[in-house]
Amino acid sequence: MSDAIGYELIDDIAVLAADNPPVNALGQAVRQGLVDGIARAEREGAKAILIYGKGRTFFAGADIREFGKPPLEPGLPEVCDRIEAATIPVVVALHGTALGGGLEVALGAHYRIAVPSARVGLPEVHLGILPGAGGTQRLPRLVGVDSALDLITSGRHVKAGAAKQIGLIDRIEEGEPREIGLAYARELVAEGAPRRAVSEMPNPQGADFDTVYEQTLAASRGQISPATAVRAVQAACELPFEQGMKRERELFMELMNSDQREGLIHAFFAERAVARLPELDGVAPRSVKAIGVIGGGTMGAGIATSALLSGLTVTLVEMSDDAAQAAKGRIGNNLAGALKRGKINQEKHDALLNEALTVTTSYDDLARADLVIEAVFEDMDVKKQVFAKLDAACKPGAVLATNTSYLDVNEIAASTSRPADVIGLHFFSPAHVMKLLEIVVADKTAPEVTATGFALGKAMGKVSVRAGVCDGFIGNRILSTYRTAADHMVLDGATPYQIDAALEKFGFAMGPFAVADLAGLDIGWAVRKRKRAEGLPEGARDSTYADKLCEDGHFGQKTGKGYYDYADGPRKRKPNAEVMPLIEAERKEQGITRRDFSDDEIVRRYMAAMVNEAAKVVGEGIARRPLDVDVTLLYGYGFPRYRGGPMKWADMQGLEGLLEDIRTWGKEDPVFWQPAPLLEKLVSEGRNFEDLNKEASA
Ligand code: 3H9
Repeated sequence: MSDAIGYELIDDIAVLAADNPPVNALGQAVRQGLVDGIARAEREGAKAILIYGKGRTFFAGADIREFGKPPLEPGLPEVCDRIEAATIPVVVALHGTALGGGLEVALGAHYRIAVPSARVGLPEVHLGILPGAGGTQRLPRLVGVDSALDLITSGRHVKAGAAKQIGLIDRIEEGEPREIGLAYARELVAEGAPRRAVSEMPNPQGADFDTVYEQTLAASRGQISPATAVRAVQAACELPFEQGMKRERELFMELMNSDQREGLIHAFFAERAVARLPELDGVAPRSVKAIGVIGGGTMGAGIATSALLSGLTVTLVEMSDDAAQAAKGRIGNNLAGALKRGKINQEKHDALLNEALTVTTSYDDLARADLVIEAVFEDMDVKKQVFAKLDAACKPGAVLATNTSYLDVNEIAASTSRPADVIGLHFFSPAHVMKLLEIVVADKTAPEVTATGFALGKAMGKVSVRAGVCDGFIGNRILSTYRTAADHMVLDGATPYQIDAALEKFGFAMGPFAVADLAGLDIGWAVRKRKRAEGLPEGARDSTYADKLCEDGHFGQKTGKGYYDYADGPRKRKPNAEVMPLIEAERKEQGITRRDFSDDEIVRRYMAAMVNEAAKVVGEGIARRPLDVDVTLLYGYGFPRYRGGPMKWADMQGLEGLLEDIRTWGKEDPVFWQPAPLLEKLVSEGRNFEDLNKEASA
């Protein structure tokens, strides 16, 4: 027997206890242990078998780290079949998260009991695959096609109660999984309950699978796993169980060998690796229970909302009573949204708004705050004035954070008497929705202050990425470069609409021009003015047609017009007729003869600009590892998750070809297309970004 599965015989019931921390993933030793345990129980004349997980959860799925490597026997489908084929009833007792292969093991068993807090699901589609151990064949037989399609194509987790309602779980009981499982097994033995093999249940009634397939494909924005899973469920309706299993395997292997699977699994591990930084090993964060927020505009109110929802008390400082009340109104609206979506109940809503939140005009009210986040106007002098007041008002040891998106955090820190306590916490708008948090570590930031930033991010349910100080940090610096590549293509002959369409087809949630309209064109205008004032590099290309849009009062969605016209609502954009004449006039003025761009070239140039700047960001240490860039773009910039992030995409494309393109384009525009030294180095050494990720985690 393997150590990963314990074996005991209690009152004629064989108890198989999984012990493979942290999440009881179904690695080879666990699979072998299950098969051996079943055989032993039969040999020793047990009357029933109980399977449960020690620690925090039942099996959370197949061991994802084994994917892409040579398969190790026994495979999970065989294990589930073996469980089902046991000659005596098999009971599973679920707690924690019975996911993917974990739920498939449960479906192989004959009876399922769970604690009320257990959650179950088949999240495989989020990893670019489909349930491959019989889930697509057994689940529809057990719960019907509609519920099975819902769970399998959405990958969502459901609570035990909902699972029982659809017939996925037989019973729910409070208690320890081992105890409730044993009691249930004893009861079944006493009743002489039979084995109940799900595979022997009749084929479920079908659906209009072609329509469901098309709808699922359209809803997945280029991701193929959910629609492919529909075909596997179809097989459960149309084929005998064994043949359905063969079909499931074929489709599973197709997805397993896809780039999308590689991208999605990279994303899964990258988002967990971002918080693992050697410099924070063993560094304890400071305790944060009460926070202050300076400024109650959209950003400040979003940050306050997010903090309230994660259980912190918030003191929000505004400049006047009116502004303070307006901020409270914004937070109230955000909390009302959370109430409507069922995230909180009315009582909680009222307590958060009226007890956990204080709005004020006095910095003195921040005396007890453990951490304060400034979210005022992006102007260095204004920020410095705020930090001078914080320096005077806050207790020793309070963390002083700025939410600036590009200003120099070192300069802000230096303006206080306590630079070690100063850090950048760059939230993305709307801050109570967006998951990304850039933690900007300045030269003098103390390690425990950085650790506190990460702890706060975790408490707020954010994905936090460490960034160094530079203009725009990781995300906005890279954005500014790929956006410039798009602007150059517009000058040379592409339209903003063609560019947006090509990139949305690539998988971005929105193209760069639609994003600019959403964010507000005044933001880019201010940045362009600032950069021109600082002096553009010698020979750099510039364009002013977007400035003219702003001069005419078109700031994007908020004014109803930008690159697009939103007269029919924000979701029904159509090109703004004023834009192309402005672009054509500018081309004429600059003496540019327009040329055509294919969608492929648009994507290639845009992505090359992104990857090249990202390689500079990593090379300069602004991002510690390529995976930090990937996570930043995935969570803050709508990068398609199934492509893994720009660095993963670049690795899969091949760095050599990308560098070659950059060098070719550099002949026409040497200022913009300067190859990143890190990219050149990696190509010359025959290595890639993933090698750097591995080195960093070794
Ligand atoms: C599948 O089952 C395929 C089958 O249909 C067919 C096969 C033939 N494997 O997330 P956390 C690690 S596909 C390996 O921080 P939480 C994770 O990397 C699978 N490792 O904790 C982390 O490691 P580290 C279907 C795994 O409490 C540590 O465990 N299942 C796996 O926030 C803690 O994880 C899924 O897709 C795994 N399966 O969340 C479930 N899972 O500490 C994927 C986790 O070194 N997992 N690790 O960074 C999850 O959704 C969450 O981990 C879970 C816990 C909800 C379970």
